[in-house]
Amino acid sequence: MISKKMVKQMSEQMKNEFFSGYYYLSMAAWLEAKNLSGFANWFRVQAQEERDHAMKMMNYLVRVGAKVEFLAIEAPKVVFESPMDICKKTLEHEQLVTSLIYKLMDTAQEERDYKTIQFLQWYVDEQVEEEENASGLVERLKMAGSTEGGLLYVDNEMAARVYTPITAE
Ligand code: OFO
Repeated sequence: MISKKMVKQMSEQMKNEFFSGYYYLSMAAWLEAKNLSGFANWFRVQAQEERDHAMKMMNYLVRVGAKVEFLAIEAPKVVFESPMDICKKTLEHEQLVTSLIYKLMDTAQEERDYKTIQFLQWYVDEQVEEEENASGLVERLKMAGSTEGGLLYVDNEMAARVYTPITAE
């Protein structure tokens, strides 16, 4: 049986995942306004993935008979300076999310909730990819330098990202 504490923390994380999607959409809108449609595409796809992360968590809570809490999703701060600023903020955000997933894992381990530990392992693995992608963006932009041509080259690469739904549980 899943504990109330675990359910509360996971409901909070479900909200955080929706927030991540909202945050990335705010970045996509900023980038679209700057005519960087490849970057905007990348962040739109990222937002879709975040919704999947939230839904996966909700589906798990429902399956184990928990009463899911639906918390208010805060508004993201949409003050961005540049594509590099956005990519750095993305990396910082994903590092924060990793720390939140680890806290969930800490609770599951303290409570010897083995099925939740197993479930959360997917998020631990996913965060490796999330941080890798975000730091990859920062590095690509550094390599591109501050030239318009370099920025457009990276923008073109980012246009290729395609949304693939995760297998919902
Ligand atoms: Fe859900 O991984 Fe990003 O935030």
